[in-house]
Amino acid sequence: MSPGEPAGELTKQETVRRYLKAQIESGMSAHEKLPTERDLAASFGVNRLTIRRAIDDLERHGMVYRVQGSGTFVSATPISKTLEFTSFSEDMRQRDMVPGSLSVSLSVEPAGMAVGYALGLSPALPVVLIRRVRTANGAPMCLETTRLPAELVPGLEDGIHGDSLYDDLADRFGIDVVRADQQIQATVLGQEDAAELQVPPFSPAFLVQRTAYDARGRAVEFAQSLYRGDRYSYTLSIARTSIPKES
Ligand code: 16G
Repeated sequence: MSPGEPAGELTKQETVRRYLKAQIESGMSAHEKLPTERDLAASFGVNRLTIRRAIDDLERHGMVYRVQGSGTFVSATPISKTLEFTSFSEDMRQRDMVPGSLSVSLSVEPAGMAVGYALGLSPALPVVLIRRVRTANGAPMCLETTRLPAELVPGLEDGIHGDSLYDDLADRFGIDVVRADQQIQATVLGQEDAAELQVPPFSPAFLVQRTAYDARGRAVEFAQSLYRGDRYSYTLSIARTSIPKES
């Protein structure tokens, strides 16, 4: 769902996109042909432009490819599946660093409008708020502010068992976080955040916002992570989805 859109009311394009994505992930084979835009438009009772835009989005994410005059086909290796979804702890271990947390604060507060929207919760419902300075080899790397629906994680406000939130969610609450929508933005650190990350004010940082979902499709976490720009980098493995035409 895109920001500004009311939760629970999907646009037609988003409905089609989710339907096709689910079809692809739940059993279509590589190179299998998708129904035609005309047939999809008829089944969903929408115009072809809506279908085309939904497919454009899947193409951008590497899930399908188009062959002019033939149709749209499922990609051999959907990129969205090969992009790795990791927790901070896993991410650091992959970089041969030891993950940890320097300071932690936990509380319970009403979700409010923005977080309620992201988690599909009424703004008045409580969320558990966790703020952690995450470390790599003992040095601050990231400032993490995470909110989870309180009703899904009773007792979490008393503390995370161990260093990894995701391990604790799985072990204590049976919540397996499997997927996330994520946005990465460049920013600079305000004074307080900079002090916690032990860098001068206005140092550059990455702000990563994540809405994470469990296997049942429930939004279970809304997190904002501020990574020190001097210590962190993003690496993506990407594949070309359409070959440029010869001129
Ligand atoms: C990552 C996630 C964060 C999650 C944390 C859990 C991003 C941008 N954020 O930092 O949402 O809460 O991992 O890590 O990737 P943990 O299991 O080590 O506590």
